[in-house]
Amino acid sequence: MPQAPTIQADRLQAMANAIRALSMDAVQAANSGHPGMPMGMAEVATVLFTQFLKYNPAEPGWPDRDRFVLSAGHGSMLLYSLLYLTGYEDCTIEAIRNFRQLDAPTAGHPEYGHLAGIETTTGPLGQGLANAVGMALAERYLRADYGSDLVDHFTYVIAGDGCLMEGISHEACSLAGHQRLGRLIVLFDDNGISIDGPTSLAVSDDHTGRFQAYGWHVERVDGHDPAAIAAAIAAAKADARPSLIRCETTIGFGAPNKSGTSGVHGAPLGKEEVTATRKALGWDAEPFVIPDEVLSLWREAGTSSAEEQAAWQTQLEQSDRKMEFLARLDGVVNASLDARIHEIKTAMRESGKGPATRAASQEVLETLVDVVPWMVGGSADLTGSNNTKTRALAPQTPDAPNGRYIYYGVREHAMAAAMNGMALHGGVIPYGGTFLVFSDYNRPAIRLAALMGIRVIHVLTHDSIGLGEDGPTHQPVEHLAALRAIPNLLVFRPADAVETAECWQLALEQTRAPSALALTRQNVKLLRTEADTENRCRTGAYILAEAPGGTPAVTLVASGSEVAIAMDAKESLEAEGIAARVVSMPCMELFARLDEEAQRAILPGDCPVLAVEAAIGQGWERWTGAPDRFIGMVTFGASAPYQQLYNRFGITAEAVAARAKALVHG
Ligand SMILES: Cc1ncc(C[n+]2csc(CCOP(=O)(O)OP(=O)(O)O)c2C)c(N)n1
Ligand SMILES: [Mg+2]
Repeated sequence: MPQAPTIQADRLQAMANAIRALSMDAVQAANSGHPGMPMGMAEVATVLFTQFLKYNPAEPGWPDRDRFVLSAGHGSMLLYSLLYLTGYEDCTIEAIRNFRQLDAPTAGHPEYGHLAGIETTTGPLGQGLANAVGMALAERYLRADYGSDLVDHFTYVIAGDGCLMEGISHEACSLAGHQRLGRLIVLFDDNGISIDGPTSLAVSDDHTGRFQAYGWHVERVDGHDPAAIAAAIAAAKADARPSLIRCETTIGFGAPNKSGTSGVHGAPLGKEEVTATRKALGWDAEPFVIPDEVLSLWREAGTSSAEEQAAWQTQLEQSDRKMEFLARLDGVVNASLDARIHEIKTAMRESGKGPATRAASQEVLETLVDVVPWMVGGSADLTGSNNTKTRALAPQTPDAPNGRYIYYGVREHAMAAAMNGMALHGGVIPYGGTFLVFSDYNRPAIRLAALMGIRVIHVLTHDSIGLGEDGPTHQPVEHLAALRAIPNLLVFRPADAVETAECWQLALEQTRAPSALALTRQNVKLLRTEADTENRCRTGAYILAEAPGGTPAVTLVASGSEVAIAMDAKESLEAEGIAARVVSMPCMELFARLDEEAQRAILPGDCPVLAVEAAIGQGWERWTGAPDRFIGMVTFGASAPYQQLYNRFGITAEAVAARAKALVHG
């Protein structure tokens, strides 16, 4: 590790003031935004980016860069200022001038993919902090595999009072302490202010005691004293535990009348206060102008890791695992996936068994973790129920960091956000399990995965009243609809073992979208008994059983465990001379991507379509044309053996056949 350069105090002050000026001017120009946090944390950020952070604006994607996460995403101008000042090409002064404007990459809150230096999308407080836990897990895991010649970096976070108040921070930081993630360093903007006023209105946590109890190393410094900040970061790096550095700051530092108040949190300072701040800071430059001598100091700082990067590149060239390492970071899945899925399907068909789809999922995973040796699984304390752990996967622990299975504990939210962090870090495809009903607990992180367009796979078992005796607290009814409402999330609900294999393949192939697999607790019949060479789930829906003569009088469409009910209904309808087609629809989102003609070939426009799903009907009207062409749930479930529940709630082949008959006879 090269010696960190020290910068003269007056120079460092000018560099910090450059962040303050850009932040207050951009917020003023946009007439919206949050100047307080960037102004308060300017020294901390300057020390980090000039003396510690390993990064190269000329090579933003350098795999061994330190990760920097702005968990307090409202302070986005802090990040944008740093990116511009250190010389990230895509973060131009124009982009800063256009802060928060349409099509500018400088969105209200940092958005992954908009600028090269944005490691994750933040804004919903606490998420970034939990992402960082996942990044630190991924770093440690990859280091254990490839060695510190190729993987050897830290994850830094700036988090505020809001991040630490959020429940997710408790889950994530407890997990980080348990996992002894010594490369995770959190710089806490300990300013005692949030939107409503002083934090004492709402919180009286002993932050130090709290984090120490998690097994963290905690330091407390004056966040405007560069030497103290540097000493604390150096100590944090040297400590084997995750570190929290409480940086005591004044929000809006430099604004003579507004600093230290919640008024500076999320509103422009106003013209007069901007002028007064310039005067107080001795900053004479015009808005958006950084004096050459200050900009060149920053640009120089931006090159400080270039040599280290070049040395790393040499190490990579010398590594006999170079190609594999790069392919893995690019997210390329082994080309044999298709063939292996085909083998699994054949074996499942030949077995003739009808396992629960959660059990089928485990069978598939037994092979997948071999095909994709960088899948890292886990569960929020439901491993045996979610069937997420295969025989080959060993637990990931501080002593065995190369383990591929994470016991997340009962921490669904942190699990989902940490999985996002792993996917963002790269080199890992994370999947994790809980019950579908508890997807409410990890939903905010699932939404962000969808917004960012990252590959994270959620295994959500016990997917309906079909779970039976645990009752309505555990029986999802609205969750499929709620998940389907999230743009860019693929919700898969396979009908049998073969479809489960196909859906897993499709989820793995999505490099720019997260997936949720809704799986049954109860056994389901094997329906895909005919040999085939293609992945029939790829179109989202397909004709599982055609009507006699190819011209249906009615089409029954269903997902998951209800496809078997539709098949039984088809049989009884045909006994009465009514030709019925059964369409299995494991993924509405993929079906919605087909053009209308292709959709019509599966769900014809000239006969009634009746949908069946043991959940609320919201969303199905798009495919049936009318809300009442649906057999499913309208209330919460109940506690009983599942067959009784299907009878009680009228989700039976008889009910489907009767409704279909009524539709046909008008
Ligand atoms: C989950 C979530 N809840 C609420 C908000 C709205 N919000 C944005 S910033 C903020 C206050 C945060 O306080 P702090 O982290 O102390 O930031 P500071 O005022 O010190 O900049 C709130 C409530 C949010 N962004 N995310
Ligand atoms: Mg605060």
